[in-house]
Amino acid sequence: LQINQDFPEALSNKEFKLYFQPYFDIESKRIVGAEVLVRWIKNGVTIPPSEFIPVLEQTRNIVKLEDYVIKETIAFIEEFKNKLNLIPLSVNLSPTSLMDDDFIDKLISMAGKLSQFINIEITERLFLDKLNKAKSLLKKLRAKGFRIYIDDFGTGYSSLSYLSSLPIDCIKIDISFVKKILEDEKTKAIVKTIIYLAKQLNLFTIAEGIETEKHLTALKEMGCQIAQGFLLSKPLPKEDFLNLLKNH
Ligand code: G
Ligand code: G
Ligand code: MN
Ligand code: NA
Repeated sequence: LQINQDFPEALSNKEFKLYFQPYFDIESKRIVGAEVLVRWIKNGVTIPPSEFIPVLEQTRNIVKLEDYVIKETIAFIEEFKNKLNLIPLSVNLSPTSLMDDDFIDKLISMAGKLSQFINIEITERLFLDKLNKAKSLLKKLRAKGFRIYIDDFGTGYSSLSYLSSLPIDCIKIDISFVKKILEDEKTKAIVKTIIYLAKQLNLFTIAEGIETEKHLTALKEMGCQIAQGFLLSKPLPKEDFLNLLKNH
C-alpha cells in the first residue's frame, strides 16, 4: 500500500466508507448524535484512519478525502431527513481543510440549511499556527448553523487562556483520560476539572472511549452529559446504523 499514490484511484473506486459511531445522553440513554469515521476498505481489508489520515495530511489529498466525506454525509442526511428522527452527525476535519477558504465556502454552500445537522470536530492543532484565522473561520461556520466540537481535548496544545475566547460548542474528553479515571486520582481530578470548566463556559462535554459501566457511572457522577464508546456502540456501517436509529 502506497497511501498517497494509491489514493486517487481508491477515491474514484469508492474504497472509502463512512462508519457511524453514535453517542448517547447519559441520563436518558437516547442517541443524540453520531461521529462519522472513515475507513479505507481495500480488497476486503479494512485500513483504519489512524494509518492513512496522517499520511494524507502530508499532501492536499486530505482535502479531497474530506470533501468526499462531507458530500457523503450530506447525501446521507438528505436521504433520511424525512424518514428518520434525524440526529446531528459529527465530521472530523483536519487543519489543512479548514484553513482552505475554497473548502469552507464549498462546505457552506453544499450544506445549506442542513448545516444544523452537521457538527465539525477539530483538534487543538488548528489553533497552533494561525489562531485568529482559526477563530474567524469557526465563527463563520457557527453563524451558518454548524456546531464546533473540540476533539481529543487535553492531549494537544490546549491553553486555558484561549479556551474562553474560542467559538465552540462542545469539548470531547480524550479516551486516554477516560481510560485512567478509575485507577488514577490525578486523572480523575483533571477530568472533573475539565467538565466543571466546560459547564462554566456553557459548553457541553462528551466522554470518549467508554468501555465499561463503571466508567459510565463515574463520568455521570462527575457531571458529564454525553458518552461515546464500545460499551454503548461501536462505529457501525450505514445499514447497521440505520437499523439502530429505526429501532431507537
Ligand atoms: O476509527 P479510528 O479509531 O481508527 O479513528 C482514528 C482517528 O481518525 C480518529 O482520531 C478520528 O478522529 C480520525 N478520523 C476519522 N475519519 C476522519 C476524517 O475524515 N478526517 C480526519 N481528519 N480524521 C478522521
Ligand atoms: O480521535 P477520535 O476521537 O475521532 O477517535 C475516535 C476513535 O476512537 C475511533 O476510531 C473509534 O473506533 C475509537 N473508539 C471509539 N470508542 C472506543 C472505545 O470505547 N474504546 C476504544 N479503545 N476506542 C474507541
Ligand atoms: Mn473525533
Ligand atoms: Na478523540
